Amino acid sequence: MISLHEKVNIIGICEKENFSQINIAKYELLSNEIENYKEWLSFGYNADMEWMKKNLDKREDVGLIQENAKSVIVLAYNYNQSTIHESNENKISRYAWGDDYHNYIPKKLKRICKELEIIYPNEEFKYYVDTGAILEKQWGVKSGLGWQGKNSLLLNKKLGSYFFISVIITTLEVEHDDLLKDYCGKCTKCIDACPTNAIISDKVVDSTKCISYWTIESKSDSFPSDISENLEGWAFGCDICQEVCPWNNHRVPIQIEDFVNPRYGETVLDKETVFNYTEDDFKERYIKSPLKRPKHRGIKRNIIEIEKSK
Ligand code: B12
Ligand code: SF4
Ligand code: SF4
Repeated sequence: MISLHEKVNIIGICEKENFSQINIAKYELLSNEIENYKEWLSFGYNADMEWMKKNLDKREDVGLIQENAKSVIVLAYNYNQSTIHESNENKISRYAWGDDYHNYIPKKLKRICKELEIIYPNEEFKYYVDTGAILEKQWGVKSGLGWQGKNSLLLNKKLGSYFFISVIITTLEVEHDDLLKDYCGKCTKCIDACPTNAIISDKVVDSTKCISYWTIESKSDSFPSDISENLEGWAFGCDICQEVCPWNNHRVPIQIEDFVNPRYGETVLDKETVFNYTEDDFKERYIKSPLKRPKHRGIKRNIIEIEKSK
């Protein structure tokens, strides 16, 4: 086990890359969590995200990803900004205003791991940010970085929920942090506000009802009517269950790094412009943005679905 001084040093290395909070979990099997996960899959709540059925063994045991794992370092990268949506038409969810975090955060994690490998040449470090079969929110809970809110997202008293989760699985034995209490209390604001009733119960989101799934992940040509009638102007992702959360409505720190700022100052999409783009125009403008995921076709579909409900 490394000393407390060394643990503080590791946290300092992560903070240099602008992670807002870093907590440590002890390596263990996620036995209860994987049972819940399997139950979630059995209800079909993964919609057509078939990849979620794969690598269940790794999701339960990160020791199959990093042999001899001893600790999981969990890092929060805050993407909160002071900007608000400029209108209610064709809104982009907050995490997608800037450049795609998949292009930036892995580079930060790589630099951190390189530095740690120099200090601890006999230890190994593997990093992930939405890039592997890892139950990231559950590691966030295990490390005491946050608690899982009723909207199913990881919440932190200081940061709210507008942060990305990253994990570093390591053979290094670091003193772990304590679990955090659940601060949702009797609040049910997220469940009450979800326009498609996708939050089935405490911490359980049914993707087949979630606007975020339909507008980002779904490949289908159109949406079921109970979705399109309740899109509430969301053209890419959905932040309703976060916008109403009291933990996002106090003085949450603002991210200072530029890549999270709205690209072209855009927090909503202009319908005419999107429809006038050629495929090449769309690619050129959104190649570095999360909006490339559903492609031009998917973004046009989302806007058409919003129009249907008017
Ligand atoms: C698949 C996925 C989605 C899916 C499914 C959402 C979901 N809630 O799982 C969709 C496309 C809908 C989605 C949407 C969003 N996502 Co997403 N997503 C993921 C991903 C890749 C996997 C999550 C996962 O494993 N879900 C499976 C379910 C089963 O897990 P769970 O929600 O934690 O559920 C537990 C409980 O339900 C529990 N349970 C407890 N009791 C019971 C009882 C019963 C009966 C059942 C069935 C289950 C159950 O079992 C589960 C496992 O323990 C993660 C990245 C990662 N690798 O972890 C990002 C991630 C969760 N997403 C993220 C974000 C930002 C979003 C959006 C906010 C984006 C947006 N603005 O549109 C929305 C939020 C929607 C919401 N309220 O969840 C962030 C969240 C950061 C945070 N602070 O928590 C993550 C962590 C990515 C990252 N690295 O930062 N996402
Ligand atoms: S992201 Fe939107 S649709 Fe999905 S659970 Fe939250 S409020 Fe409901
Ligand atoms: S809105 Fe309320 S219940 Fe939902 S996650 Fe936030 S504090 Fe928890």
